[in-house]
Amino acid sequence: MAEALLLIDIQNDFCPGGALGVPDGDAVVPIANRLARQFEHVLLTQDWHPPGHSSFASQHAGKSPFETISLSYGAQTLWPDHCVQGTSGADFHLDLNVTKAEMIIRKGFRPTIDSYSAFFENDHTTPTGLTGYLRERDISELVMVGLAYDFCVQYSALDASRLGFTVTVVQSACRAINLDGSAATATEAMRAAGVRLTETL
Ligand code: VGL
Ligand code: ZN
Repeated sequence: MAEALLLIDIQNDFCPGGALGVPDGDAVVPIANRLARQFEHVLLTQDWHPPGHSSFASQHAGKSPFETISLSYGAQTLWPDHCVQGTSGADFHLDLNVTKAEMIIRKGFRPTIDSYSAFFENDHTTPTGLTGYLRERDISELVMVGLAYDFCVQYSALDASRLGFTVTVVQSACRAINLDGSAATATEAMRAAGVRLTETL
């Protein structure tokens, strides 16, 4: 049985000045780096969209970022164009120490499905492959930090918990987008699912 640190989407576009900048998002970088030194296994996720991705408001006439629309798999929040494959916005924050990362799981690369969770895309059925990777490596405990708390961190934590992993979210190393109170909703949902929430580790 092993434990891993999962650093979620600590990318330029989610940091202040980025296309979908999360307020104070870059503040998670030094904490993530400190945690990474404490863990034997470090994994990263990277939001990785093709140009013209269906989650971009720019692809839907008359729609603006942060509006919600209905796609084949259900409700989808629309975003500014962000984390486009191969752009600097999709790169990890320059100060994030990624040398220890044993794997990088990319998500959101299918043109017509968004992906918040590190485990399943937003259709809740298309797997990213992370479950199999973790099980094969006998990793059953996950500590999660990163961006954004109320989207990718929350969905990753909920899926992991549902899949039977022991999950801890370190809140001081997360920042939220906070659409209509989504940060508070995320906290409640994670707590209800048995995710351990802690300020520091
Ligand atoms: C994310 C919105 C769109 C995230 C990714 O990483 O939380 N949020 N794409
Ligand atoms: Zn995205």
